[in-house]
Amino acid sequence: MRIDVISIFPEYLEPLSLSLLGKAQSKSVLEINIHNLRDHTSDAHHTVDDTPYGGGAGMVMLPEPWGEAIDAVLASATGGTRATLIFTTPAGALFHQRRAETLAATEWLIFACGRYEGIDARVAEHFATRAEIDAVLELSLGDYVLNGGEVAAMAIIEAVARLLPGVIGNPDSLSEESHGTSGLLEAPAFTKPAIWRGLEVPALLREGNHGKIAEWRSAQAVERTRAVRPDLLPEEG
Ligand code: 6GU
Repeated sequence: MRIDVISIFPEYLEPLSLSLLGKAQSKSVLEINIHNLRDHTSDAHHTVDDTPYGGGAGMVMLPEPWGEAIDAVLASATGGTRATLIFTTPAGALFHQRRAETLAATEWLIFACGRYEGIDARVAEHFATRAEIDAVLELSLGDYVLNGGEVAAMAIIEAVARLLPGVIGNPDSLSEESHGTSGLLEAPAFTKPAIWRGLEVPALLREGNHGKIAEWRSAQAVERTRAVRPDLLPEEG
């Protein structure tokens, strides 16, 4: 998979070269390119924003630098690959595991990380009409506001990239984790020692009856989901 990220803070995205995503890039399972929006400005001050039409607080990102930057990324396409263009914004649709799975099945993601009060709305509208682009998405991590889309883009990239074949050492961990196929949160996990600070690991988990363990884990998953995320349970959502 190829991923391009456009931001005014390219340094923000440096952690993408660490750990499992770094390894995936050296194995060529994944290619990540980071671009500085300011390289696509044409004035001496490298201006990227201006005051909003209609008034109001804050600044809006100019369409021209975004247009140029996304054009430049699209111009580097190889072999007619089509991209999904993602704007990270608190005004977007909620990003979740099902969306991560959909995105992991695509070949190319381009992230536009907005700051301030967002990017001039015509940018998304324009690129939705471009032949090189399959889909334009506006995605949010959740109901809170971050200073910019960089952290959100990193979260989405990590959630998507770990689903690519060869990124996670043991692919079984993908189906058994929270938000996996069951749609429930994962049961609590324990390791050695069996007793730590007076707290004992449930005996059943140490007895090796795999049927009973599976039963215990699904009951725990339901209980935990009901307690902290009742909205995930089909009957209560
Ligand atoms: Cl994608 N961007 C910003 N700025 N804030 C957010 C977000 C995105 N998702 C949740 N809060």
